[in-house]
Amino acid sequence: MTPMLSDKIRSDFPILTRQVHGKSLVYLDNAATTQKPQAVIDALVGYYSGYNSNVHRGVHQLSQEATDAFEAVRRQLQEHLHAAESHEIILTKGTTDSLNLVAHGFRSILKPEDEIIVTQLEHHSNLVPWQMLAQHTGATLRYVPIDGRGVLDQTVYQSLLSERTKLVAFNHISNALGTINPVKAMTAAAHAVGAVVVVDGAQALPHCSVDVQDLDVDFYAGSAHKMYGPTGVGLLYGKTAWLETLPPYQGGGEMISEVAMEQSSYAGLPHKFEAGTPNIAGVIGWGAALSWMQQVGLEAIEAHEQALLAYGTERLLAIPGVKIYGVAPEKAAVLSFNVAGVHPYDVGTLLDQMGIAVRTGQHCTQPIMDCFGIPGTIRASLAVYTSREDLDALAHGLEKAIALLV
Ligand code: 7TS
Repeated sequence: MTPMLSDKIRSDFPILTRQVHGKSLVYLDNAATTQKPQAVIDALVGYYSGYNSNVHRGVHQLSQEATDAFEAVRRQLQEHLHAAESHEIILTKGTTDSLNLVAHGFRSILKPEDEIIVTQLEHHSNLVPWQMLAQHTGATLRYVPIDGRGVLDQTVYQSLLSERTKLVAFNHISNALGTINPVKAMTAAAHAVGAVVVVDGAQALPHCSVDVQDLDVDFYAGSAHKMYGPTGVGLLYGKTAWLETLPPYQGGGEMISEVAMEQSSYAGLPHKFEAGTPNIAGVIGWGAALSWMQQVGLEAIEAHEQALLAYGTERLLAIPGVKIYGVAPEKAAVLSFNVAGVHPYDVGTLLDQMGIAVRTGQHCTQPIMDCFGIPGTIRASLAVYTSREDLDALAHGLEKAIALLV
């Protein structure tokens, strides 16, 4: 068989050689978080052992080195997302934090007669903040349903859009089903009625290239830890005009310009939204992850994962009783499935005993599970280091689990 991309890059990930319950690890929980290449681990150690210092504050050498490294990652992210300006990249704790920042900002903008559109396909992080915003402002929340394939109903979406729609929030790629949404078309439709568009890109940034200017989205959120980088760091891209309009999210050091006892004036972008000491090591580690991804190549990553998605789908469907949820024509490398007559949790527990890490349950997407009338699914989510052997192990493991449970 011709060598695959995963054969070349697996050795970059030290964790992939470990054993779990005496078996070689088969890691298929990449939508939850990806593993980290040595380059990222080295960047974290390099920062803490070589130039650990706070950013944007000291005149001393270490602080300048840390600030330079930190700000270089902002520019790397700007290039990665094709943003017009580096100040349009706000460094946050992660996707959840980024979405809450936007939702909080709109508290002072939305009125009771306004409407917010979300979808049934959202991770709770891109649903609950909008519910809270609706409660706070009195605005009405409307939602776009999915069909049996896990595809958003575009007819309903079009019919919900009106001059009352002030904000539309949806994901680029669904974490539970892998559905890839038509971001550009949905954004254009929202803009046609004057609504602002917020996209949850947590599951897209690891798998494909994203051009925020081409998509024309107003806000785009992501997490480093799902793209081979450290936990606790993420980004919010926002168009300059919107970032200037929104009030600060948190008050504190670094986000101010002048402070008197009664009131303060705020710093310019991006610092207005970056109160307190950031996760400096995490941001620097993210830079190493971005460089690693660029070196592997985003197109190569996408092609590899699509080939494995096709292979894994075929392997799973050959097993009697397996049903795959999420069969959108445009789909990322997520295999969400159930086995007839068996609870997903029981399958997950048996797979774990075989060293196979999958996620079972609702995947923080309860409305999707409710739509299908199921308690949850077993989810195998792939990454660039996923190999055919991993999917063979999953298929064999599943057959063994079914023999024990059915
Ligand atoms: N949005 C999507 C689409 C996600 O998949 C996740 C995390 C988040 C938002 C939240 O990201 P965070 O980094 O702020 O936590 N998704 C998953 C998952 O599928 N399994 O565990 C976490």
